[in-house]
Amino acid sequence: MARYASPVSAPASPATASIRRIAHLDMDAFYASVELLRYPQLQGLPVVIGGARRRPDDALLQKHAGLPLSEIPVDDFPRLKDYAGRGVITTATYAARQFGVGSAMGLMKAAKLCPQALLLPVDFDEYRRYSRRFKDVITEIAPLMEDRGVDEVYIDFTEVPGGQRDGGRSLARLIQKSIFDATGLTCSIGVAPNKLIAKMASEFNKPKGISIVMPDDLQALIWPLPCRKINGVGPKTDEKLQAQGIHTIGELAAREREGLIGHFGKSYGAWLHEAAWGRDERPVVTESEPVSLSRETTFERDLHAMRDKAELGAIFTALCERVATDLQRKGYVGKTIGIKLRYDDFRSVTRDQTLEHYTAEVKTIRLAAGLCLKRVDLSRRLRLLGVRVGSLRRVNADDAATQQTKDKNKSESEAINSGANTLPLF
Ligand code: DCP
Ligand code: MG
Repeated sequence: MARYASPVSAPASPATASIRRIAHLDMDAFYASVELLRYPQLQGLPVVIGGARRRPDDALLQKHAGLPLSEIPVDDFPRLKDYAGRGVITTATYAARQFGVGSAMGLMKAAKLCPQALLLPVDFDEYRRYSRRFKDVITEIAPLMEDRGVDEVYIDFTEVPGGQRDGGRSLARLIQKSIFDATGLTCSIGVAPNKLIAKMASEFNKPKGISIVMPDDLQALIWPLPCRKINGVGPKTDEKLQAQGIHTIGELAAREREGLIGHFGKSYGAWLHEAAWGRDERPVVTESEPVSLSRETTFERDLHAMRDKAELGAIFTALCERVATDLQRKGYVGKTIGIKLRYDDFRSVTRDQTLEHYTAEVKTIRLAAGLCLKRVDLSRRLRLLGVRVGSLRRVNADDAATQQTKDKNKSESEAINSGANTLPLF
């Protein structure tokens, strides 16, 4: 679990031999796919989301109150043909898209194309919940993620272990699978040298697609596309480009930079030229930095500090290890070590201690957390135990090197274990 501070831009990657690999991930038919999780009986059918907001007194839910949502008969869902009003489609399942319906289309117009499509109301709270969930999965694997809205993100693969393998395909596959395992949702990922191309690539093989674009693929994969595919070329610019006989990105690339500046102004004209040549240096900007990282666990049965000393001690050490691993993987060190306990009567207490130096080491975290434990009442049974490291800062390049050496040092990790065992409590 991570707590976040105010927006801040991530530092540029340290200078290494790694090739820049940036991914763009976009969820497949996002709102519709979330709806299908609660109504799996609609899987494979044409479904559109729009019109009204979901309400608990919705006629469908009222009629089937008490029945699990997954057992509501398909025939009872509202059909597009029965809709009257001015609502628009937010999104449609891929089965519905085959009929030519899609985002932003009026529902009554869509009803002419696909009258049998099922119509579901929108439930933004639910989409936001799933949005948070899939993004949490990503940052667990690849911490440098830029949030671009409810269903899309950029991810910097460059320094992630395995991020360069097969141009990023292995890591993209891992992320797809992890998101699916955690949420039941699918997504498509494009991996490219920069954000601009990654954004185009994520659309290449939708749904459930992975597309890899290497620097040499510009001519073959990007230049044949219409200019409108460049994120930043809107309908008006496209119209102007078309008027000059520029239809594809390749045709745009063939134009003189000065000519484009003449037509589109100094900054936008120059940007169009850069974009057509696939150049984009924008960093992946993490929207927020965590101020603390924590791990906690609720026990299967309430445990007592004395009677269940060995079990609690092992759990406590494991929590410290997991927080330390989180810190190291995400590239943070912290200064404030804290614990959280919940007693069998549901009262919670926290204690923390601020160290003189920043750390991401298990041994130090375990020692400080152990001292915090001495300051709480341990006569009652416990149902939850948590360990938190706060006052975080990013590890700089030098620290990172030291940290990695330490992580690789086996005798160090053995010392950590034996150190943990000699602690006074648990
Ligand atoms: N959305 C919306 N109105 C639009 C476009 C989109 O309300 N005009 C919402 C519904 C989508 C979500 O935003 O589910 C994400 O938009 P996308 O463009 O990524 O569309 P989808 O995820 O639905 O489909 P795709 O698989 O093409 O990404
Ligand atoms: Mg999407």
